[in-house]
Amino acid sequence: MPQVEKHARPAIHHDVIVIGAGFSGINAGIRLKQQGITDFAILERADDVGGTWRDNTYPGCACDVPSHLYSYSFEQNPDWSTTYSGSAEIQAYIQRCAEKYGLHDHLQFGVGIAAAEFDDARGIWHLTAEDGACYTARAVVCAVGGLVEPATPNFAGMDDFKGEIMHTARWNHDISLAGKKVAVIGTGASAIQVIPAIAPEVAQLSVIQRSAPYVLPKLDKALPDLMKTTFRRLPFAQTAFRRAILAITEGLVGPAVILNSPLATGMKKLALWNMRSTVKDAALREKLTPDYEIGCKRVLFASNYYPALTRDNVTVETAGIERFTENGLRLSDGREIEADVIVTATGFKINIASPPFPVIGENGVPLADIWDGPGGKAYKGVATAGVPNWFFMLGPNTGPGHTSVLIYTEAQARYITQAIAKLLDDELTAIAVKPDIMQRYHEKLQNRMRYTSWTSGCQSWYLDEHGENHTLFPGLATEYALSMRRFKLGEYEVVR
Ligand code: N01
Repeated sequence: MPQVEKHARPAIHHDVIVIGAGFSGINAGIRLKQQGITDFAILERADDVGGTWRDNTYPGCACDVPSHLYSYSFEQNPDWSTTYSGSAEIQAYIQRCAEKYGLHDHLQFGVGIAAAEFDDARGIWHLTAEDGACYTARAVVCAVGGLVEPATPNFAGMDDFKGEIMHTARWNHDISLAGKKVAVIGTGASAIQVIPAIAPEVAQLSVIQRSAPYVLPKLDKALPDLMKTTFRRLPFAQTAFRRAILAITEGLVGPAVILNSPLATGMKKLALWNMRSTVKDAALREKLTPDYEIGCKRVLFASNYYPALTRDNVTVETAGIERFTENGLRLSDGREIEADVIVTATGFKINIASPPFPVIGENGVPLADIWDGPGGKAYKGVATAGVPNWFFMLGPNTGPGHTSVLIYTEAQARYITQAIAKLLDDELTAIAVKPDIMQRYHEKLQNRMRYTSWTSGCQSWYLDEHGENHTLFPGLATEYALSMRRFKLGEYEVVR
């Protein structure tokens, strides 16, 4: 491995460095190999691949997108055990893919990147790891994930609480919940999975709800052996099945994010029917009725959530949290909720649009200044003007609200490897998207946001503090993937 001098310590050089070994980073590695680019490293700060599926192991953790779609199109798995697989099964799938595509020679674990800086003269990125190790690369693929760092609100009195506090994304399996009093704060996608999973074993479960979610039924079924055998023998049958799921999510769920569309109205009716058909107690129904438009926050899928809330040992609290106490929580209506364990299902610090470390682009200008605020801008979600040879996976405005995120990230991996191949093959020093191309793209997307329910007035992680959506793509996944088919050098400023 050649070494380049600039850092205090000699740097390890690769043509390409991929940061992160989750679904996106592994996909990028596979594509780089297929493109014939072999000198690359995938740097991962943890000790295994998998990203979100490595980190989230809370009881009930599963994907709410059907597994036949929530998997790589080029590596279909006929053996998914259920329609919506659990986190352990998805994690095993990612590990298998890394192994099968020979990525272990490229993976380096325990390397967390702390800073990145572009050297204009040489067209090289300098990356510094948390332990001071130095890396250089002609191109960087930033695949750090969007929902990684748990966000635990700083409630008053947290230090006074004598029990255990754990976030859903950092589940402590050493703590048994059997027979304990448990409070779960939050009613988002993670909470609605963990609540039904733990409700039968705990003595008392208090669900602390700030906003009621819309929850649609989840048709989760164990998949029959006949189906697995058929898919193994006839892969095209599995491809057809996958396409049918995509068509349903694109045709029925995708357009429902258009504010007040007939599909949105229909989906709202279905979600409310789902709740009312299960919950007979009028007071509880009122608590569980959302007070915002459907789709404004993520629509959730679960068939066991409402039944869990009707259990005798479960209560739904809608008063706000005033503070943590020695023995639990004090609510804003003055009541005390006793708890041995408090689960914070309070979501993540969003870095969908910004890496969790400083990135200095050309002429020494930080990415944060280029973006001029918290919201990210990137052409097609992958390339930012003034940040040459740097490509985002799952960058700004590339998250889906309705289908598998892998449709987006696969398209990105293809596009990015084309760009990197051009950079390396033509021996270019730097390529950075033209500022006007990026700006026009960004304005077009933001204009389309006005017609979505995401900006219809609720608080959600989709929006930044200015109410702008820099996380989701306001269109269909197929539209996005088609737009990513070909990298066009003419859209980029080139330094030769
Ligand atoms: O987090 P969230 P999540 N006091 O931010 C509440 C993905 N995911 O971990 O709605 C009281 O959605 C907050 O209340 P409110 C998926 O993309 C996917 O559940 O802001 N409550 C909300 O109820 C998802 O969208 C799967 O009023 C507070 C909850 O905490 C994303 O991860 C499974 C509070 C946070 O919900 C995040 O989901 C799981 C406070 N101070 C997750 N602060 C799949 O199946 C926050 N809350 C693919």
